[in-house]
Amino acid sequence: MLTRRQFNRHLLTLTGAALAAPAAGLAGSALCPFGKLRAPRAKDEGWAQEPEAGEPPLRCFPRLVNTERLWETLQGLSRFSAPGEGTTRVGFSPEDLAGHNWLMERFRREGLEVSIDAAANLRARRAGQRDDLPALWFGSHIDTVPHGGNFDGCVGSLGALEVIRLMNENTVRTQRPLELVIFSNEEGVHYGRGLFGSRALAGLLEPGELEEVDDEGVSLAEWIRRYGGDPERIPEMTPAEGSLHAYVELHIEQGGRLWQGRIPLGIVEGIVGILRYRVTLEGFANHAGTTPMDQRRDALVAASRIILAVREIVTAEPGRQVGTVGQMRVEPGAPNIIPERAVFPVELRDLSMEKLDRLAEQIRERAAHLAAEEKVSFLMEPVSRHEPALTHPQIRHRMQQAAGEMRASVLTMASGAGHDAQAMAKLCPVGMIFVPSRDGISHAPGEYSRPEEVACGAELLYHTLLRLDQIERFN
Ligand code: HGY
Ligand code: MN
Ligand code: MN
Repeated sequence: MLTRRQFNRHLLTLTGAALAAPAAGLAGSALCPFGKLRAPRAKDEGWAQEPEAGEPPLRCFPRLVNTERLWETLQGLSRFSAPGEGTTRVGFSPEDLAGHNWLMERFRREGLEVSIDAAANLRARRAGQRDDLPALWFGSHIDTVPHGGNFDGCVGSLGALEVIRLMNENTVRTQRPLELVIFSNEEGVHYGRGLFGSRALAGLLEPGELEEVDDEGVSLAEWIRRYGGDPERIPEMTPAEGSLHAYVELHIEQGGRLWQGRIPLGIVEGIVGILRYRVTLEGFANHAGTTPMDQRRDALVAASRIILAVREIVTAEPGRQVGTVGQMRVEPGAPNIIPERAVFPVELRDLSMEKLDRLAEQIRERAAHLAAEEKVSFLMEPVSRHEPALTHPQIRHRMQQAAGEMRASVLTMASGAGHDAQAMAKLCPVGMIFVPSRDGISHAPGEYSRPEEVACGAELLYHTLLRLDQIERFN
């Protein structure tokens, strides 16, 4: 076992090497250093107990998982990123495809039977003692948002690989087959809808979704083929009823409750529902200098008033619902032209779909009124609807038991982020494990989780899977 100083020195050389050698197959992509590398610790015996200055103390230390190896693998994946701050490995992009191929190779080295399914999900199977039994699924995603972090999805994907390595090292053979899955385009930054690979598996794609084209005119179906998928076979890919035993996902919290609470592990009770709409406002382009203010039909002014109305409506009632406008396309888009068109998403999230539908209706009404006042046309189209999902109590119970044996405190909590597990909940019982996100930051370059806590998450995943393997049937 490396001491922390040796490990950090090793890590820094690795980073150095990574920065020196262009990432395989990514001409022109800058190598993205792995978040804020931790300076070698003061003490040198193993994983020192004292936290970094200003960080909460570590409350969980992995006993089985090889923390250095897991951290180095995370480090390796972080190199597959487009240039710029943070990690940019958008789903269905050259960087993401290279990351998939890099990970596929590591799955093969662990003796897994690797394949790409019809929806370009990366699948890796490990035989059980009884392959006639429904498989135990686990995994996550490796695609990121632009300039995000290398932990969202990556912790669960590489934590799953670490579980396989642990089983191989200890010649553990589960009774059930294991199915490790890396879902494609979970973030949905490309093509605008999230949870693509898991929704395809669960038979939840929208009509015409595969034919949609991106700004370069490339269809979603074409990108799927580039990964080795087969869009024509997606309709037949949904597994038969009862053929999946359960699905478990390790993930970063992406919020601050564990970090602020100084709790190393979270057990997810439920995942929020997500509604996404596209709003299109059409006014009239005209000269910015010669058009009097009272004769304008300015789409961007209307959009600005609607964005404020979204915040006002969403915060008008008690609860944890949230509403976001995260993008804006303005046309023609020049300082001296009055904006003719504004196109933007409205995204609403809550555990209650009834509340989301009600808020969406209020937003639609108010937005139509504001658009009329600004004399612009108004269209609000539904884009995606992800139902909220509850995790299975028996899975949560096994997680609690395992965390107790790890002597790690846990918090049972809701997830404000969406996850592939909510699509998988259509197919089988699901469970999720969270590890802390430093300062609650995610979907930003500052996204970071500490090595020990990432490793503890992987360790809880390991123990949970071994317990679920023994459950005959979920009630
Ligand atoms: O958007 C989400 O909630 C997730 O990170 N894809
Ligand atoms: Mn995620
Ligand atoms: Mn995300």
